[in-house]
Amino acid sequence: MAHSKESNVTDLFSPARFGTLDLANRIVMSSLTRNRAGVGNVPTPLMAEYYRQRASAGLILTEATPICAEGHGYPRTPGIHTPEQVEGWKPVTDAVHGAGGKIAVQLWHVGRISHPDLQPGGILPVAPSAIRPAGQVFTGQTMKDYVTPRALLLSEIPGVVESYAQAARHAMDAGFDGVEIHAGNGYLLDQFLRTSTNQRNDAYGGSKENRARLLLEVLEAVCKAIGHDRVGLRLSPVTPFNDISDENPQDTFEYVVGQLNPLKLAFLDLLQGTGGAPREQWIPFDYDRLRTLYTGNLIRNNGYDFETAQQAVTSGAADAIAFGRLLLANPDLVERLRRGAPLNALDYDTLYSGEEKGYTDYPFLAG
Ligand code: 8OZ
Repeated sequence: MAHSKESNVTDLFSPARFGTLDLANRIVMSSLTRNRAGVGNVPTPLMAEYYRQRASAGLILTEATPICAEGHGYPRTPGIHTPEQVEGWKPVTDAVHGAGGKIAVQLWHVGRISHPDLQPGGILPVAPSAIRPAGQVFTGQTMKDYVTPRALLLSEIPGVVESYAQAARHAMDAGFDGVEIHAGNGYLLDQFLRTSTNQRNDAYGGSKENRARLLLEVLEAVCKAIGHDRVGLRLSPVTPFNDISDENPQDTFEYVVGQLNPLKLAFLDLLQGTGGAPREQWIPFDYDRLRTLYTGNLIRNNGYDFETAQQAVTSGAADAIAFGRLLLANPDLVERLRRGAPLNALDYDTLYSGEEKGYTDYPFLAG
């Protein structure tokens, strides 16, 4: 189905304004972990090329980017906590801006999804509670079992909040248009939100109000640091990725989303479904209810194709749709969808790690 220019319906190709961010269209590039940062977890010139190639998307969300040394849990993920990393991001944001795009950095702390081998000085990873994730972690050399993390002390929580605010200020120094707080996929903020990973007895555990407290403090601090209209949030109410679950996700996430409205964030990026599983296998969850509760801009994410994405935007179910795999394999996805052109297939063999093969070598449409 080709796009009709005459239509005055808001569709995927319509511009949008999310806070201070002017989007040329409503096709958003989802955050995608690559594991190809340089020495010191510094962004590389290939990363500038990779994001520049995809700048025709209305908004790029970068690969997940640790806010502090303790926030790392995977090899070669680019940070935003050292001066070298901040410098390394500048050519990336320049490249995207030079190509007319917008880019927000996804701010990340992995919490317990790490290993002493990936931590500064070989310390234990931190988490809301000392609960070991099932499974194994790639430390850069081999796979190792996850370890039991250390529960954050109450007195350490303000420092975690400040790390997010500091990273957001670094993001502004690096030239980003905004930030997205990663509170999904079983990482630190999600570990506080969901019941399986949070068994604290203090003001940050127990009730949904307490479990959401850290996230809301982080959002408030980041909004104060760089302005609410540059701040987005990623949530993923039911993904079991990283061995996480919630006794009542509908209740937890309706509460969280209800608390967001006064913050007037630039956007909420809602990862629907259950990891890469097909729709039929998704844990049931009423995402439309969150749409009703949330008064801001909603990006929906996961498993959309052109038809279902168009339908979501034209019907008002979403303000934008994020694409991951499709934008990875098709740097010019916007143009391909506009023209109804065929799509490149994703090369799963070149995902994660490596150098110039994969990511930056997908063909553009001729002409
Ligand atoms: C895949 C591999 C490693 C990390 C996420 C940051 O799920 C990730 C991630 C995904 O949010």
